[in-house]
Amino acid sequence: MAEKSVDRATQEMLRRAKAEQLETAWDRWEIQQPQCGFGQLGLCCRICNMGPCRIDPFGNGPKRGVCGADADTFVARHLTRMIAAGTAAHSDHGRDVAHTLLMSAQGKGGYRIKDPLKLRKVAAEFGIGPDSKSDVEIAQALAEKASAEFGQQEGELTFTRRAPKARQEIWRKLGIMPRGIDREVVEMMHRTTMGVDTDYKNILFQGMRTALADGWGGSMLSTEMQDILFGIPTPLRSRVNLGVLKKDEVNVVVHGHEPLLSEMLVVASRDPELLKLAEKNGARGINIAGICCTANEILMRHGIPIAGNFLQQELALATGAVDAMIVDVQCIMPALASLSQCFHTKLIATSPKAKFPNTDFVEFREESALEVAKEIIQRAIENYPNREPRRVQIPDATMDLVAGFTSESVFRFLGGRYRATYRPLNDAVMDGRLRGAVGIVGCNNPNITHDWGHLTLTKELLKNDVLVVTSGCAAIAAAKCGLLRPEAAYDFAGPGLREICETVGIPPVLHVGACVDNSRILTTLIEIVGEGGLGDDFSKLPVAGSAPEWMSEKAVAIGFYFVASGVLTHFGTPHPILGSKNVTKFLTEDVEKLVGGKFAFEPDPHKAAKLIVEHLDRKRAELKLREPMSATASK
Ligand code: SF4
Ligand code: MSK
Repeated sequence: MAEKSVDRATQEMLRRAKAEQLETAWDRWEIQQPQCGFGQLGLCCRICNMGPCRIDPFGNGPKRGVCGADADTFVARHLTRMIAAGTAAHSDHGRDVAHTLLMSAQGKGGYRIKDPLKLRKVAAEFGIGPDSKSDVEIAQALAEKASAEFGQQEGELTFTRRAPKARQEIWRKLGIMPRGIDREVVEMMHRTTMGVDTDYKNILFQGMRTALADGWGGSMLSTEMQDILFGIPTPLRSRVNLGVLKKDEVNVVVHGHEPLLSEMLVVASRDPELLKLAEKNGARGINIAGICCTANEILMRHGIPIAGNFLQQELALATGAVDAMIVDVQCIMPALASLSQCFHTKLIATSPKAKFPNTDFVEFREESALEVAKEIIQRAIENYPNREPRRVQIPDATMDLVAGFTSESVFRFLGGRYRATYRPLNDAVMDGRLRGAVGIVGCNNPNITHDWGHLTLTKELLKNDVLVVTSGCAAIAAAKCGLLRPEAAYDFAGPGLREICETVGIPPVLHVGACVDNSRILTTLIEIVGEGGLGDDFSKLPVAGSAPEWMSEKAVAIGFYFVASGVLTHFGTPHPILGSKNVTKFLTEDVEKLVGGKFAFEPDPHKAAKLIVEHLDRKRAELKLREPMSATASK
């Protein structure tokens, strides 16, 4: 039987799940085969009650829905609704962070401003001054202005002004400059409801505007305000994989996306009273570990270990060692509710937006965050004695990692501790030691061997002197295989990249955070263009993006904001668009002439690496840069 994952800990837990008849996402995926061909091609519409309608892509079946919509309209509407949902998810996260910033300014909830310098810098972008105001006054004003960006009706989102002038002009010319975050999502939903927008290009343009409202709005606001509240991450060491769970400690696994509660859970886990209670209940301590993007958030700021990525969420429960899994929003499999009942594990939902039947619910409120966190930790401790030691199986698998790079920190290291500048990075690209840079991001999906897509693509690119930045579940995959250690450069990097990593002491793959932190990749690109020598817009740079194992609507939104920002973006499996030749051609070819970026769909990560490297070389040639060192070496 072919392995479902390249990760040893995952393989071990899948064997256990099989032996004990514990159902996982892989089992359910197999039961779903063959999946609906109409759905895969985007040729199913159930937008109104005259449907559901389908279009026959091959035979003599229907070519239009009851209303007359054709394949182009079907596909464009469905895809852009995915963008709207992904944007809504990231942006609702940002809204909650803005609310928390407001709470902190009002002295509620136990949150404090950790980075007043960044507060002032971001506030200035929103026209908030003068410097004589107190931090609290500035935080209050910024929280209000940031919240207003969601409901803004006209104008342009503030952070779009960070983009190069040439890029802003493209957005204005095409009419895709985002006006307000919620406004773009609402308009997307309106335009794609029955009997409104029929022109597939017009629909896709609004899709791009909505995605830009995510990348340059909701996601960027989330990242920036989280940095203000919790501090800008700095590189730190930690460990990853299911082996970080402890046999003799209370294991609290946090899963989801928003760091607001998990930050407080970290504080609560160090509370002397609760530590005493844990001891009284027979545990040697309280061990917090993360899954998915919440994991990335608290890893970056506190060095809290990561238990696993998206497809490992069920396997963490299957260890029998998790006393409580705390979930908030996004990427939480509904299956956790029934699986947790096979063990002593308490699944505790915390968001009124995401409840699970027959599951504990402790409502998280920013106003009383620390009390809520303490209550949750107490429930986990009290559940520890219910653990059945004979059913505990924790794989002996962990890996070291270095995480927590940001546009503020990492590339400045290239200039040395006392010379904070992007110049050495740009110079390395210009002189060919670096062929380019690629962001590898996104999820896992049982439709591809777990972690294999991420790791194969990453290793191929490293070999070609391509610096890789990574986020989300892709980052966790890289971490588990040791690619986030500086020494990985010796084993995997080409000569130019290896030289840089050795000199500066950084890993060849840089962990930049959670899904919303893909906005850090945008801010890094801004710095590179600003430093000069590599063109006046993102589309000129030898860079690309990739989501080799994507599954979420959020990934579609992210892909679109990168493409609309001028970046070639590869997806492992295609979007559900192949039922429309026009939409497919537009997104994979024609759109490049308009925005400078386009999509590439390629399931084979070896072929994907080849097409990405060819793209980087094309960009290098357009900039008339020297032949890259790795290309010369392979001749
Ligand atoms: Fe069918 Fe048109 Fe209704 Fe879609 S909107 S379900 S294609 S009738
Ligand atoms: S958690 S969106 S599975 S990366 Fe952000 Fe992972 Fe994808 Fe969720």
